[in-house]
Amino acid sequence: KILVIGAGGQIGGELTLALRKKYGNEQVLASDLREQSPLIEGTGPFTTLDALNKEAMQEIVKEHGITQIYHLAAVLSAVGEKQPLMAWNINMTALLNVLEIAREEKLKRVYWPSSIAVFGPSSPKKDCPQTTIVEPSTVYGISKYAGESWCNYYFEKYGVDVRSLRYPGIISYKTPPGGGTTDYAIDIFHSALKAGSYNCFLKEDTYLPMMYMEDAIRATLELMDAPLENIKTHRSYNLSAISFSPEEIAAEIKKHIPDFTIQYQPDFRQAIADTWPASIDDSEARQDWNWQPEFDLAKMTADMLTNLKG
Ligand code: VAH
Repeated sequence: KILVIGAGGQIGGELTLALRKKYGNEQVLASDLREQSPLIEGTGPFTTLDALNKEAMQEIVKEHGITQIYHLAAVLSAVGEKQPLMAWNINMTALLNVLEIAREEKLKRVYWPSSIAVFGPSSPKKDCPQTTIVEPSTVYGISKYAGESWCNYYFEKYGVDVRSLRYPGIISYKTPPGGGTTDYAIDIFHSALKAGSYNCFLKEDTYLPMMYMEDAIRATLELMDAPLENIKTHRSYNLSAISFSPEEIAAEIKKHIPDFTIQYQPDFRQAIADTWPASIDDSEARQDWNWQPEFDLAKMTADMLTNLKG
């Protein structure tokens, strides 16, 4: 039985739906700090859970016979830069609670996302490799990089089968974005349909690694299904699909909404985006567990607009 922590979030909600589709609704217990989100309401069991409360988490694991945890609760990059120590505390305490419980309750498997935000200005900008100079310069990146080492520690020392992906920016239409820097690429669609224009908080040539939610969810399930011997790292796998800039996605949207216009007013999030690579090399994921993305910019844009038009 699976516990999803952070089921109210952008990825947690869609992962809950995908896991329920795969294993059956009753096999997936969704949880979040806040009340159940409309996206998952009525699709299966839910409980509120503060991921900082280890006793409460352990109680839920024992009461429900949980054997796997997907831990998707975190404070993202933009919010993290506004409240550094709160973000560090939440991101690390929640992960360590999950790892300790996985050890004590001998859980079968744990999933925890890292991010391309672990890379800083000293990492290669183009086709950034999985193993390279990694000097995170955002609180979010610092917490994700530290978390990767903790995951490896619990695997090496206690045999906890924890697996992780460095997600790029993820684009989706089912839930509102939550405090990220890459979320301009979600906002742009809502604004294009509502106002026919968008005021972008990043510069037009800011290339960032991105991925459509369908690809991110499938990558997560494929990683978790892979035989343990195929998993060559219990830190985290680089994961990639597309890289684009605001002006490129704007041009793609214009193919569907010819009168769409975009203005650029970079804010504090530009400084965050400037520290990240423009593109990612995910050859280890392709070699070890046959990762292969399906959505390119054109296909993603068409799918987003079709679904947001309703
Ligand atoms: C953020 N969407 O912007 C997240 C992600 C790589 C970016 O980690 O913080």
